[in-house]
Amino acid sequence: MKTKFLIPVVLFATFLMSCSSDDSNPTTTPPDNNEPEVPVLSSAKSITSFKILGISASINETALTITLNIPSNSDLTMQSPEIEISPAATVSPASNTEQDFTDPVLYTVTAEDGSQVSYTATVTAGDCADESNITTFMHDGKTYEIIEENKTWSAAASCAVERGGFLAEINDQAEQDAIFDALENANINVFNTTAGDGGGASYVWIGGNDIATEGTWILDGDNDGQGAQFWMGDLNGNPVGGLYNNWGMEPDDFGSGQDALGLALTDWPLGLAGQWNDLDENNGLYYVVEFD
Ligand SMILES: [Ca+2]
Ligand SMILES: [Ca+2]
Ligand SMILES: [Ca+2]
Repeated sequence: MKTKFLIPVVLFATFLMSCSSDDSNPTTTPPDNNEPEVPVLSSAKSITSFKILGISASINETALTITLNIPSNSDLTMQSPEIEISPAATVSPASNTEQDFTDPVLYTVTAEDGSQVSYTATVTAGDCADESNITTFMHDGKTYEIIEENKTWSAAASCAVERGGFLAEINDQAEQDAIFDALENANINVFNTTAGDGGGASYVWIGGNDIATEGTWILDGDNDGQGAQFWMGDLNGNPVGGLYNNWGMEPDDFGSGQDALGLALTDWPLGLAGQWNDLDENNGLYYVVEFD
Protein backbone atom coordinates (compact mmCIF):
# COMPACT_ATOMS: atom_id res chain seq x y z
CA MET A 1 0.00 0.00 0.00
CA LYS A 2 2.70 2.45 0.98
CA THR A 3 4.72 2.13 -2.29
CA LYS A 4 1.59 2.44 -4.48
CA PHE A 5 0.69 5.67 -2.65
CA LEU A 6 4.18 7.16 -3.07
CA ILE A 7 4.36 6.95 -6.86
CA PRO A 8 1.54 9.43 -7.56
CA VAL A 9 3.04 11.88 -5.02
CA VAL A 10 6.42 11.79 -6.78
CA LEU A 11 4.74 12.25 -10.18
CA PHE A 12 2.71 15.18 -8.85
CA ALA A 13 5.84 16.86 -7.44
CA THR A 14 7.62 16.40 -10.78
CA PHE A 15 4.61 17.95 -12.54
CA LEU A 16 4.71 21.00 -10.22
CA MET A 17 8.45 21.49 -10.89
CA SER A 18 7.96 21.27 -14.63
CA CYS A 19 5.13 23.84 -14.38
CA SER A 20 7.29 26.34 -12.52
CA SER A 21 10.13 25.90 -14.99
CA ASP A 22 7.60 26.44 -17.84
CA ASP A 23 6.50 29.71 -16.23
CA SER A 24 10.04 31.07 -16.23
CA ASN A 25 10.56 30.11 -19.86
CA PRO A 26 8.15 32.04 -22.13
CA THR A 27 9.30 30.22 -25.30
CA THR A 28 8.00 26.85 -24.04
CA THR A 29 4.65 25.93 -25.54
CA PRO A 30 2.10 24.95 -22.87
CA PRO A 31 1.63 21.17 -23.08
CA ASP A 32 -2.11 21.35 -23.72
CA ASN A 33 -1.88 23.98 -26.52
CA ASN A 34 -2.30 22.17 -29.82
CA GLU A 35 -3.57 25.27 -31.73
CA PRO A 36 -1.69 26.09 -34.96
CA GLU A 37 0.33 29.36 -34.97
CA VAL A 38 -2.01 32.33 -35.59
CA PRO A 39 -0.69 35.29 -37.66
CA VAL A 40 -0.62 38.62 -35.78
CA LEU A 41 -3.76 40.57 -36.68
CA SER A 42 -3.80 44.36 -36.82
CA SER A 43 -5.51 46.23 -33.98
CA ALA A 44 -5.57 49.51 -35.99
CA LYS A 45 -9.06 50.98 -36.00
CA SER A 46 -8.98 54.72 -36.67
CA ILE A 47 -11.22 56.89 -38.79
CA THR A 48 -8.58 58.88 -40.69
CA SER A 49 -10.89 60.99 -42.85
CA PHE A 50 -14.60 61.85 -42.75
CA LYS A 51 -16.04 64.14 -45.42
CA ILE A 52 -19.49 65.33 -46.37
CA LEU A 53 -19.93 67.40 -49.55
CA GLY A 54 -16.14 67.43 -49.80
CA ILE A 55 -15.79 69.20 -46.43
CA SER A 56 -13.43 67.48 -43.98
CA ALA A 57 -14.58 66.90 -40.41
CA SER A 58 -12.46 67.50 -37.32
CA ILE A 59 -11.59 64.10 -35.86
CA ASN A 60 -10.58 63.85 -32.20
CA GLU A 61 -8.78 60.54 -31.66
CA THR A 62 -8.81 60.92 -27.86
CA ALA A 63 -12.46 61.82 -27.37
CA LEU A 64 -13.46 59.67 -30.40
CA THR A 65 -15.57 62.49 -31.78
CA ILE A 66 -16.15 63.70 -35.31
CA THR A 67 -17.52 67.21 -35.80
CA LEU A 68 -18.48 68.87 -39.04
CA ASN A 69 -20.44 71.93 -40.07
CA ILE A 70 -21.94 71.82 -43.57
CA PRO A 71 -23.63 74.68 -45.47
CA SER A 72 -26.93 75.91 -44.06
CA ASN A 73 -28.89 74.87 -47.16
CA SER A 74 -27.85 71.19 -46.76
CA ASP A 75 -30.36 68.53 -45.69
CA LEU A 76 -29.03 66.99 -42.46
CA THR A 77 -31.45 64.04 -42.73
CA MET A 78 -29.77 62.54 -45.80
CA GLN A 79 -25.99 62.87 -46.08
CA SER A 80 -23.53 60.20 -47.19
CA PRO A 81 -20.13 60.70 -45.58
CA GLU A 82 -17.02 59.56 -47.39
CA ILE A 83 -14.98 57.73 -44.74
CA GLU A 84 -11.39 56.51 -44.70
CA ILE A 85 -10.18 54.09 -42.01
CA SER A 86 -7.12 52.13 -40.96
CA PRO A 87 -5.99 49.40 -43.37
CA ALA A 88 -7.73 46.02 -42.80
CA ALA A 89 -10.39 47.60 -40.58
CA THR A 90 -14.10 47.93 -41.37
CA VAL A 91 -16.58 50.65 -40.42
CA SER A 92 -20.29 50.49 -39.74
CA PRO A 93 -22.29 52.24 -41.10
CA ALA A 94 -20.10 51.95 -44.21
CA SER A 95 -18.60 54.82 -46.22
CA ASN A 96 -20.97 56.49 -48.69
CA THR A 97 -24.05 55.20 -46.86
CA GLU A 98 -26.82 57.74 -46.39
CA GLN A 99 -27.53 58.69 -42.77
CA ASP A 100 -29.83 61.02 -40.86
CA PHE A 101 -27.60 63.42 -38.89
CA THR A 102 -30.43 65.17 -37.03
CA ASP A 103 -28.92 63.45 -33.98
CA PRO A 104 -25.29 62.33 -33.59
CA VAL A 105 -24.51 59.05 -35.42
CA LEU A 106 -22.28 56.33 -33.96
CA TYR A 107 -19.61 54.92 -36.30
CA THR A 108 -18.06 51.65 -35.10
CA VAL A 109 -14.69 50.66 -36.49
CA THR A 110 -13.66 46.99 -36.19
CA ALA A 111 -9.97 46.18 -36.46
CA GLU A 112 -8.64 43.09 -38.18
CA ASP A 113 -8.16 41.50 -34.74
CA GLY A 114 -11.85 42.07 -33.91
CA SER A 115 -11.33 44.91 -31.43
CA GLN A 116 -13.68 47.86 -31.84
CA VAL A 117 -14.01 51.58 -31.15
CA SER A 118 -17.01 53.83 -31.71
CA TYR A 119 -16.82 57.44 -32.86
CA THR A 120 -19.68 59.86 -32.30
CA ALA A 121 -20.25 61.95 -35.44
CA THR A 122 -22.00 65.26 -34.88
CA VAL A 123 -22.93 67.12 -38.04
CA THR A 124 -24.51 70.55 -38.04
CA ALA A 125 -25.82 72.63 -40.91
CA GLY A 126 -25.34 76.32 -40.48
CA ASP A 127 -23.23 79.16 -41.68
CA CYS A 128 -19.78 79.27 -40.10
CA ALA A 129 -19.97 83.07 -40.14
CA ASP A 130 -22.82 85.35 -39.09
CA GLU A 131 -23.97 87.63 -41.93
CA SER A 132 -24.02 90.59 -39.53
CA ASN A 133 -20.22 90.27 -39.14
CA ILE A 134 -19.46 90.27 -42.87
CA THR A 135 -18.45 93.22 -45.03
CA THR A 136 -18.46 92.52 -48.77
CA PHE A 137 -16.41 94.40 -51.36
CA MET A 138 -15.35 93.98 -54.99
CA HIS A 139 -11.99 94.24 -56.70
CA ASP A 140 -11.16 93.50 -60.33
CA GLY A 141 -14.48 91.73 -60.87
CA LYS A 142 -14.08 89.49 -57.83
CA THR A 143 -16.01 89.42 -54.56
CA TYR A 144 -14.28 89.54 -51.19
CA GLU A 145 -15.55 89.31 -47.62
CA ILE A 146 -14.07 90.73 -44.44
CA ILE A 147 -15.31 88.51 -41.62
CA GLU A 148 -15.14 90.06 -38.16
CA GLU A 149 -15.12 86.82 -36.17
CA ASN A 150 -12.07 85.47 -34.34
CA LYS A 151 -10.79 82.18 -35.71
CA THR A 152 -7.51 80.31 -35.85
CA TRP A 153 -5.89 80.39 -39.29
CA SER A 154 -7.07 76.88 -40.20
CA ALA A 155 -10.61 77.46 -38.89
CA ALA A 156 -10.75 80.68 -40.91
CA ALA A 157 -9.60 78.78 -44.02
CA SER A 158 -12.27 76.09 -43.37
CA CYS A 159 -14.99 78.70 -43.13
CA ALA A 160 -13.73 80.42 -46.28
CA VAL A 161 -13.98 77.08 -48.12
CA GLU A 162 -17.42 76.38 -46.69
CA ARG A 163 -18.54 79.75 -48.00
CA GLY A 164 -17.29 78.83 -51.46
CA GLY A 165 -14.06 80.84 -51.37
CA PHE A 166 -10.60 80.77 -49.79
CA LEU A 167 -8.57 83.03 -47.55
CA ALA A 168 -7.52 85.93 -49.77
CA GLU A 169 -4.40 85.18 -51.80
CA ILE A 170 -2.85 88.53 -52.59
CA ASN A 171 -1.25 88.34 -56.04
CA ASP A 172 -0.24 91.95 -56.74
CA GLN A 173 -0.02 95.48 -55.36
CA ALA A 174 -3.46 96.44 -56.74
CA GLU A 175 -5.11 93.57 -54.85
CA GLN A 176 -3.12 94.40 -51.69
CA ASP A 177 -4.23 98.06 -51.90
CA ALA A 178 -7.88 97.16 -52.57
CA ILE A 179 -8.00 94.80 -49.58
CA PHE A 180 -6.24 97.24 -47.26
CA ASP A 181 -8.54 100.11 -48.34
CA ALA A 182 -11.59 97.92 -47.68
CA LEU A 183 -10.21 96.95 -44.25
CA GLU A 184 -9.66 100.62 -43.39
CA ASN A 185 -13.21 101.45 -44.47
CA ALA A 186 -14.84 98.57 -42.58
CA ASN A 187 -14.82 100.36 -39.20
CA ILE A 188 -13.11 97.41 -37.56
CA ASN A 189 -12.45 97.64 -33.83
CA VAL A 190 -8.77 96.76 -34.16
CA PHE A 191 -8.46 95.88 -30.47
CA ASN A 192 -10.61 92.78 -31.14
CA THR A 193 -8.17 91.15 -33.56
CA THR A 194 -4.70 91.37 -32.05
CA ALA A 195 -1.79 88.92 -32.02
CA GLY A 196 0.45 88.91 -28.94
CA ASP A 197 3.25 87.27 -30.91
CA GLY A 198 2.95 89.96 -33.60
CA GLY A 199 4.12 92.84 -31.41
CA GLY A 200 0.59 93.09 -29.94
CA ALA A 201 -0.59 94.74 -33.17
CA SER A 202 -3.84 94.03 -35.03
CA TYR A 203 -4.06 91.66 -37.97
CA VAL A 204 -6.41 89.77 -40.26
CA TRP A 205 -5.65 86.34 -41.71
CA ILE A 206 -4.91 85.99 -45.41
CA GLY A 207 -4.16 82.90 -47.49
CA GLY A 208 -0.52 81.99 -46.98
CA ASN A 209 1.45 79.67 -44.72
CA ASP A 210 4.67 77.72 -44.18
CA ILE A 211 2.95 74.96 -42.19
CA ALA A 212 4.27 72.03 -44.25
CA THR A 213 7.90 73.13 -44.47
CA GLU A 214 9.46 75.90 -42.41
CA GLY A 215 10.44 78.83 -44.65
CA THR A 216 8.55 77.51 -47.69
CA TRP A 217 5.73 80.04 -47.94
CA ILE A 218 2.85 79.05 -50.21
CA LEU A 219 -0.42 80.66 -51.26
CA ASP A 220 -2.88 78.20 -49.73
CA GLY A 221 -6.11 80.00 -48.86
CA ASP A 222 -8.12 76.74 -48.84
CA ASN A 223 -5.57 74.98 -46.58
CA ASP A 224 -5.31 71.87 -48.73
CA GLY A 225 -1.51 71.91 -48.43
CA GLN A 226 -1.10 72.84 -52.10
CA GLY A 227 -0.30 76.22 -53.60
CA ALA A 228 2.24 78.30 -55.45
CA GLN A 229 5.32 79.14 -53.41
CA PHE A 230 5.82 82.91 -53.15
CA TRP A 231 8.69 83.12 -50.64
CA MET A 232 11.68 81.04 -49.52
CA GLY A 233 13.34 81.53 -46.15
CA ASP A 234 13.08 84.07 -43.36
CA LEU A 235 13.26 87.88 -43.54
CA ASN A 236 16.57 87.48 -45.39
CA GLY A 237 14.93 85.12 -47.88
CA ASN A 238 13.75 85.64 -51.44
CA PRO A 239 10.56 85.86 -53.50
CA VAL A 240 9.88 82.76 -55.58
CA GLY A 241 8.56 82.68 -59.13
CA GLY A 242 8.27 86.46 -59.28
CA LEU A 243 5.23 86.25 -57.00
CA TYR A 244 4.13 89.22 -54.92
CA ASN A 245 4.87 89.71 -51.23
CA ASN A 246 4.43 92.57 -48.80
CA TRP A 247 6.38 91.47 -45.70
CA GLY A 248 7.48 93.85 -42.97
CA MET A 249 10.89 92.91 -41.48
CA GLU A 250 9.48 89.37 -41.52
CA PRO A 251 9.01 86.41 -41.56
CA ASP A 252 11.00 85.59 -38.43
CA ASP A 253 9.23 82.46 -37.12
CA PHE A 254 9.31 84.21 -33.76
CA GLY A 255 8.92 82.40 -30.42
CA SER A 256 7.54 78.88 -30.60
CA GLY A 257 7.01 79.23 -34.35
CA GLN A 258 4.89 81.30 -36.73
CA ASP A 259 3.48 79.58 -39.80
CA ALA A 260 0.40 81.57 -40.85
CA LEU A 261 0.11 84.81 -42.80
CA GLY A 262 -1.34 87.94 -41.21
CA LEU A 263 -1.95 91.32 -42.80
CA ALA A 264 -1.40 94.10 -40.24
CA LEU A 265 -4.11 96.67 -39.50
CA THR A 266 -1.76 98.65 -37.23
CA ASP A 267 1.99 99.23 -37.09
CA TRP A 268 4.21 96.83 -35.11
CA PRO A 269 7.90 97.15 -34.14
CA LEU A 270 9.00 95.42 -37.37
CA GLY A 271 6.49 96.75 -39.86
CA LEU A 272 3.68 99.08 -40.87
CA ALA A 273 -0.08 98.72 -41.17
CA GLY A 274 -0.77 96.90 -44.43
CA GLN A 275 2.41 94.87 -44.35
CA TRP A 276 2.55 91.12 -43.72
CA ASN A 277 3.80 89.24 -40.68
CA ASP A 278 4.12 85.53 -39.97
CA LEU A 279 2.06 84.72 -36.88
CA ASP A 280 1.21 81.76 -34.66
CA GLU A 281 -1.67 80.07 -36.50
CA ASN A 282 -3.54 79.60 -33.19
CA ASN A 283 -4.23 83.32 -32.82
CA GLY A 284 -7.95 84.09 -33.07
CA LEU A 285 -8.16 86.76 -35.77
CA TYR A 286 -10.61 88.30 -38.23
CA TYR A 287 -10.03 87.22 -41.83
CA VAL A 288 -10.50 88.09 -45.50
CA VAL A 289 -12.15 85.68 -47.95
CA GLU A 290 -11.69 85.83 -51.74
CA PHE A 291 -14.09 84.30 -54.27
CA ASP A 292 -13.12 83.28 -57.79
CA1 LIG B 1 -6.02 86.94 -55.29
CA1 LIG C 1 7.28 79.60 -39.90
CA1 LIG D 1 6.60 87.17 -37.27
